[in-house]
Amino acid sequence: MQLVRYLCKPILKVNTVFVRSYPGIREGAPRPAQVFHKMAQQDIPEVTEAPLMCYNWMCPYVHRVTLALAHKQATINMVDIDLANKPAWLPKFSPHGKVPAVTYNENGQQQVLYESLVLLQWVEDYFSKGPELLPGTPAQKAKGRIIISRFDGAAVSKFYQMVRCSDESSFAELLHGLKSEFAWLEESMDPTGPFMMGPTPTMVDAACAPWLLRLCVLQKLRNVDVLAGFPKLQKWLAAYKSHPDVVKTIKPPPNVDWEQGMIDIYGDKYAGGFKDMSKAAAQA
Ligand SMILES: N[C@@H](CCC(=O)N[C@@H](CS)C(=O)NCC(=O)O)C(=O)O
Repeated sequence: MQLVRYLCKPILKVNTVFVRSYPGIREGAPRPAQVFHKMAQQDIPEVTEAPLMCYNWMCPYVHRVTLALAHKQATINMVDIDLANKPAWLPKFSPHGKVPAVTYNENGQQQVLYESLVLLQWVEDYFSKGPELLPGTPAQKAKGRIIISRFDGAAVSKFYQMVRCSDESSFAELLHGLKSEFAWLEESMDPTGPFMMGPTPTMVDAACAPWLLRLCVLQKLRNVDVLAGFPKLQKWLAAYKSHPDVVKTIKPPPNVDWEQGMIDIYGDKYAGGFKDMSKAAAQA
């Protein structure tokens, strides 16, 4: 029987779930594996002292965390979750069945952590030897957190509503609202940038970026250039997109272009394909 189990094991290791890894720097932290591991949907990942994150390449909330990890020069193992076909073991790793979620053993107890903004602070605390993710005076840090809180509350929901919206007057109203948020963001950002808090990317960039990087979805599916008239955000986007930390986080599945992949997924799932909103945009 043991022999049968042993022989069957490699057959179970089909290409449904991957554990990814980044090189780590935290002193004393267990070193994650350096290669992709493949597991079958039914193979429960082992909980160890090395943090493991439930991941999905298209999820903007996951993207926040991978960006923070990259800025922190930190590593973590990741297990790829198919959100359309969630593995039965997911609740043990993510109580609400959502990504991102991080689990690992601390003092012999399994920890289960979730909510992307909480995880950004966890990255800061866990990988405490890395570059500070929110540097500055207490007031500067607080201002960074004000940006995160306002962006998370207003801009993110307007983005989703605009992707879903097919009515021109509601779209114009939403775009007007998003533009007010962007005007406030431009005023609140560091005056010279190019990043939100100054010359290097911080937790504030990681928290806001996933939706700014996904504005291509509104451009292609709604024919609207949301950043027109926002030179500081345009400069931010150009600098951030090409930053080596950010480039590391752009990991679409094989043979998929990241931007086109996003446009296709949002188009199918939320936007109902293309609708020209350029006239509505002119009224916003
Ligand atoms: N508030 C959560 C949102 C996470 C979230 O909604 N993740 C989506 C993927 S982008 C998810 O896992 N959806 C699966 C589901 O709702 O069943 C966070 O900030 O982490």
